[in-house]
Amino acid sequence: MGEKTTVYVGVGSNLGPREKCIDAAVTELRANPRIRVVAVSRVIETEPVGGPPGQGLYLNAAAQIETDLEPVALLGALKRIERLIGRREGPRWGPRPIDLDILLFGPTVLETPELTLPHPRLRERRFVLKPLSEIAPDVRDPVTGLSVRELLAQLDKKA
Ligand code: A4P
Ligand code: MG
Repeated sequence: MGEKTTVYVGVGSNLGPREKCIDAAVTELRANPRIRVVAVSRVIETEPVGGPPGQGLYLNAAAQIETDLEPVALLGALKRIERLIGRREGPRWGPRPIDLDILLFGPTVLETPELTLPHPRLRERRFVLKPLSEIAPDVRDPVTGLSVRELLAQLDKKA
């Protein structure tokens, strides 16, 4: 691998064999020669946020990876894994066997139609921050300068 970046990926599933889907996604990440999986958080069960009513509970987790892929190429690799695990087009925020989001891509701040970094809803989502705080409490959001632990504390204060 060339120049490597530490990246955090959010993993979610609320359809089908959720735990198996998450395991399969991690296995596929490991199978990519351009990706090294450094750490994976525990899996937590969470209430669905947004989307159509009546969806099932989610399982959520976060992974730390290292990669020499550019952000857009990594997004392509994640979308390929989503398709492989059986995600089909559906409503935004609707049920899905697997959702892989790029939460943080090193210190990169990017805003294009296809990719926003850090993930635009990172700061307001407990189902993202909680697993992330387990593997990366001191990593900082390059936009606010706050650590993951601080972002989570901020959210707890608001609740
Ligand atoms: N995109 C832009 N930035 C990014 C990024 N940083 N990482 C674009 C990944 N994708 C990014 O995403 C739609 C498009 O966003 C992508 O094609 C990419 O070009 P998607 O995954 O195809 O669709 P989505 O997931 O339905 O929409 P979105 O906006 O990603 O939704 P979120 O924010 O991922 O929310 N509740 C619980 N409890 N747990 C969950 O995991 N997830 C969602 C989805 C809603 N509610 C949830 C959960
Ligand atoms: Mg998504």
